[in-house]
Amino acid sequence: MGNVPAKKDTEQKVVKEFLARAKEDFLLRWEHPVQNTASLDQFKLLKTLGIGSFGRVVLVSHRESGSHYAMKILNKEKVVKLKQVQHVLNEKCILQAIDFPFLVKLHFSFRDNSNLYLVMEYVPGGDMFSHLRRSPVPVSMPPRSSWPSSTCTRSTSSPEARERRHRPAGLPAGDRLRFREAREWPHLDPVRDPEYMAPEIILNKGYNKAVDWWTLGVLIYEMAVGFPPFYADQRNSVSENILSGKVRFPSHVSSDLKDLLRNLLQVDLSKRFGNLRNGVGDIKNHKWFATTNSIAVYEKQVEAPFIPKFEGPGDASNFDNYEEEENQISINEKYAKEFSQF
Ligand code: ISQ
Repeated sequence: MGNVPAKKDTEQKVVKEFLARAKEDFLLRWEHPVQNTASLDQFKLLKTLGIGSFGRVVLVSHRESGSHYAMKILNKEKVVKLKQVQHVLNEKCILQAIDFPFLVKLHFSFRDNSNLYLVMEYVPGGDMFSHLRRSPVPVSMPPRSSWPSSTCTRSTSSPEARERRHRPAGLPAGDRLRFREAREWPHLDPVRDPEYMAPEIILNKGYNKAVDWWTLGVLIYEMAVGFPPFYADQRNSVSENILSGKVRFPSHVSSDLKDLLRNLLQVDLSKRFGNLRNGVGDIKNHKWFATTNSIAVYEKQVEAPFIPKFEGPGDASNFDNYEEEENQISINEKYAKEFSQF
């Protein structure tokens, strides 16, 4: 019995030292970003995985190694017209500096006359929401939902994640969401996913990292219940539900989970978990996570409760099909000044 607190103390010390080192590594890469680490001719473009407002994500293979990657191609002209230059520069700088098992890794970046290229780790399972929204309700009872949420909590509270928020100050709301395009909040979009908006964003108030703890609450709720907590047929009613401060739970939700979710889905910022004196500690040490060994999760020693089917390294069957398009490259360099740091 006597050595239990000692073990916990040692563990906490190890975690603290790990976080300090990870932060140092991040800052070094943040302050000395790499540039131009590959070129388009080194890759074979195989299949479009997704399309966005200024470009697409394409499954590619690296000709020399045969490895597969997800290549995000951003059209410089569209980025400029949509006033997203600073945002895209931040995205690249952050991605090249982070190194965390549950955040998608950036392997190479480069630009040509027309486009910017981010060559990222290929995640063949598809995005989590398409799996979550496809399965029958109630899909994810607490043991199932605690696994992805612990990976999300870890990536939200990692030093990299914290740095991302504190460094490029004053980013507009869309930027914060796009940062999450990596693995933590796949493809959240305020227009398509109003259910995930924190009340302070709807009210156009200033906001801080506490919005992410709200979003974690919405995500855990949806994983446990099968639909998001403020769901409504009409868009306006979603906002009203969010601002009402009321959350209803089906009877199968345990009292521990209800307690955690009520504290994350707390409209009053001065009471919201994650935003209090103990920081992420109130969440990590919550009873609902008691059976989760977050170090084992970090070390990928815990088997995921759901593993998407896939046939092999280049399989893209977990993604929708999109019309393929020729990658057109101008004969003169566009917007050289704007993207010189990319
Ligand atoms: C990685 N793998 C598959 C799809 C992706 C989409 C966007 C960014 C990274 C990705």
